[in-house]
Amino acid sequence: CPQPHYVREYTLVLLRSQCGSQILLGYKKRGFGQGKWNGFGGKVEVGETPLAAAIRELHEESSLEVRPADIRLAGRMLFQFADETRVFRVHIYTGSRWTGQPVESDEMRPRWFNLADIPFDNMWPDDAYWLPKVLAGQSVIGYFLYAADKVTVLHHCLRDLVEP
Ligand code: 6OG
Repeated sequence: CPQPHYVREYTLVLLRSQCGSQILLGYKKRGFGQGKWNGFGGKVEVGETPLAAAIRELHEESSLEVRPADIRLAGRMLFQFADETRVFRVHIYTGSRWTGQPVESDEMRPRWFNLADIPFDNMWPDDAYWLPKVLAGQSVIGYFLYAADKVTVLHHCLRDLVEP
């Protein structure tokens, strides 16, 4: 029978160049998702809002600074692995205003990608489903159930985010 799930809150920030033709991704050097390109983010701490956590994690991992009004909620995703009881709830933000230059950190190696060259083959497989929608300006909610191999998407659903 179904087990209670432990929902862990995470953030993910995708910055878009001002002309809109590029996005900033980071190559994850260690920990969860090592070896993949992804947006910048991490765990929401106790007592912290997802927005504050998104800003803090972006700064820790890339040195870039954004103000709360500079990023907007673009999605909320639930990720589950068939062999685990925990569920990741990831709050996704986008923006195209920041200060500073992206700097490599212990965790992430930042790089700008043209929208036509996003390295989907070297990203979490769910990204190919939702990232094009977010880049088209849509806000989405979704659920992805992965097999234990953490590669195969067994089930997914994706809908417009109606309420922020
Ligand atoms: P740290 O371990 O770096 O936080 N994350 C995912 N991102 C995508 N695109 N797909 C997934 O499917 C993900 N699961 C987690 C959230 C982990 C970072 O990885 C993101 C955080 O930004 C399974 O603290």
